[in-house]
Amino acid sequence: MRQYRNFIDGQFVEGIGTFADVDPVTGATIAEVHEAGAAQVDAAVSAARAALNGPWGRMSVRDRCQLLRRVADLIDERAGDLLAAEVADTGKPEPRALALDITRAAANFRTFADTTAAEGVESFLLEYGEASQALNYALRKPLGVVAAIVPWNLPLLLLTWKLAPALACGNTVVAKPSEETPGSATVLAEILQEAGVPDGVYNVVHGFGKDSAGELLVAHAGIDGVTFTGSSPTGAGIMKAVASRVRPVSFELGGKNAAIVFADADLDATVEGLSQSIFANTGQVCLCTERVYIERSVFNEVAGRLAERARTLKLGAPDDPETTTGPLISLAHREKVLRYLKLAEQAGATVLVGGGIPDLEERLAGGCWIEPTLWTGLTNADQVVREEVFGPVAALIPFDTEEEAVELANDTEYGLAAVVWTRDLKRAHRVAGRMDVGIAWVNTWFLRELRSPFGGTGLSGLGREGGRHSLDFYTETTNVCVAL
Ligand code: NAD
Ligand code: 6OD
Repeated sequence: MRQYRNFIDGQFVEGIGTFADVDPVTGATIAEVHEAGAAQVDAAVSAARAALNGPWGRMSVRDRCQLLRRVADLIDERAGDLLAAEVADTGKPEPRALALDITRAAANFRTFADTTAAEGVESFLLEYGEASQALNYALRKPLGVVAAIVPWNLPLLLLTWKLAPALACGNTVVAKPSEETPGSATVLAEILQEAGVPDGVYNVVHGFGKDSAGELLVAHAGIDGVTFTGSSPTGAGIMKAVASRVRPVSFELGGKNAAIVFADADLDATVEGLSQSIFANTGQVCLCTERVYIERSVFNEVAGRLAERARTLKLGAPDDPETTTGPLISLAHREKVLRYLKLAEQAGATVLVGGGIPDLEERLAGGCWIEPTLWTGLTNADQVVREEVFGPVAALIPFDTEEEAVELANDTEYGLAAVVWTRDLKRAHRVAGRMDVGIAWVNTWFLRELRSPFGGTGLSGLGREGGRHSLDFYTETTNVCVAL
């Protein structure tokens, strides 16, 4: 059986016990994961501190960024190993995982190496008194030892989205991958080591959140900041854990994202785009659309065509080239999604498509499968339209005016992403700008420019990452004021 050990100070080490890593496609155990206890978390934080005070801390930005470009090249070279680990843990279709997760991991390292290497020094000339001047310049320094805690839906993409800028800025990192997806973070340790990243710069501790490695890590006095992607309640708990030590946090949390479809939209592109934004990664992307507001005059047409498109999705094994849609991550998560299917039914929803557990071939019977599901007949008052499901589901709701559409879309405690579908350019800008979210797309979804700010408002997060925004989080500044 494959073993995923903690990676501390350049060594793969055991912990306080093991837990099973389960394949969501079949339900089979595929690896044993070594859970970190207090001693391992402490060792990881100490190793990260020592590396920060050692050669890593003294390395020039240029050399550091060159090393990270080497990491990106090695990710490309070892794409097969990363893909195998990621697919075994998540059950994603292989071509999708290669095109998105693995490719983005390398892009994250290249982008943040380039962005950081090109960063200048902010300076101001102060003029004061009769004819006096002072030069102010702000030096950026690493934040320190960063705890990076990530979820299971895009494990490698989200880990490297944090790790690459953190390392580019000269920090050291203790990462805690999700207990559901320990694989790719562990393979990445081998890659960083092969690239020549010094021991202690990147450490991995495995385990759960509560009463386990996650809580131990965020409560550790040696942590200088926490970057976290995951659910809003967990984010709130982490905030409390670091509050007494006043440590900075960057949070990318949940969403209940809306799409607005105006009658003037290109409906072919809209239906295809919605099919992506609702069902991609089996609805397990924080940016996925779970609420679709459709102008009444095209409601029946869009709903009908979208349901037809959903029926073409092919659930299946990751290595089947026909597969478009994998399983949910776990049976526990499927139970949660099934509870929402029940709630929709109790609220009087009409199920246009899906609504339950699919009937699949024998070898997939132990997997975490769920049918892509669309509902009509719900309103914003229904619990299932207010809470994040994180599965391949969406409620389709009609609207009559632009004003109503904006109000409906913004009527949520979350504020991560929105999509506006229209051919009217003025309306596109007008409505996108009024979305109370961190990211508003027009006539597309999940198109990412990695230098742009990424994050959410309300329950969806705190702070922005991406390009210079990441550099702001991963650095402290010292302003030097020199009287001339
Ligand atoms: P989760 O919050 O349960 O867990 C995320 C990570 O936090 C895991 O590694 C987990 O072990 C750890 N954790 C849990 N409790 C902890 C604690 N008390 N202290 C420290 N660590 C703890 O989330 P999940 O179920 O893994 O992921 C799904 C959620 O993540 C959804 O809500 C989704 O919207 C969100 N998400 C958001 C983004 C974004 O960019 N905004 C991206 C991906 C996922
Ligand atoms: O694309 C990204 O950089 C990013 N952070 C995506 C998050 C997806 C959430 O599941």
